[in-house]
Amino acid sequence: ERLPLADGAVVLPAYACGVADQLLAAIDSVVAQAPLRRMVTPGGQTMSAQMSNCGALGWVTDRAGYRYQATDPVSGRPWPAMPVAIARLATQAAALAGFADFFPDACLINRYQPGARMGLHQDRDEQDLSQPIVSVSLGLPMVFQFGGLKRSERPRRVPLNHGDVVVWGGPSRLRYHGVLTLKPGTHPATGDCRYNLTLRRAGR
Ligand code: MD5
Ligand code: FE
Repeated sequence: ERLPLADGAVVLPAYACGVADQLLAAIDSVVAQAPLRRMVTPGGQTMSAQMSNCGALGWVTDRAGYRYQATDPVSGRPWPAMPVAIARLATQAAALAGFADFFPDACLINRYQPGARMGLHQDRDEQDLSQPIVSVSLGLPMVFQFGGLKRSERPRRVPLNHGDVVVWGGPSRLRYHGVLTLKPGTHPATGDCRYNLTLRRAGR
């Protein structure tokens, strides 16, 4: 099933359910090598979601700014390789949504516990904005905010559940978006949290 959200934005409900256990095992192996951490924004705020990365490039923030880099600032080592199960899912989901030949080089792992959120923002640190972004939700449900190209446009609320995959590209690539505060709960696959995998082509 493919649900168009807007031009260039497509929800694939439960698309990842069949491989969720593989994805969660892959997340466990990545975070054993590059532990989840709460990063600081350039403005000095500690983010409420915990983050790690896999792939050739990882998204980081600190007082110096937002950027992609090849090494984990905590360890100084390269980020763990992107597990094949994650990369394959992203390429297949992008193709279903109309974006052929999407080969992500960066996978940001976001872990939300109750009370965590992500404010409205744009993803614009990537070099080629013609490439889409694939987002995979695992575990507890949350409400996604789907805004416009200007911050002033009031966002729509889109519930996202375990296994849902969303592809954002074309005219939706630079939309403002965020995640409302996660409510407490328990999910059989993840326990008390939600994971989101955000797959991007960050470099060329
Ligand atoms: C999340 N993560 O649920 C979201 C999923 C992030 C982030 O926003 O930057 O880590 S990615 C949602 C997204 C990406 C690009 C465009 C749009 C949404 N959009 O047009 O709404 O943790
Ligand atoms: Fe984002």
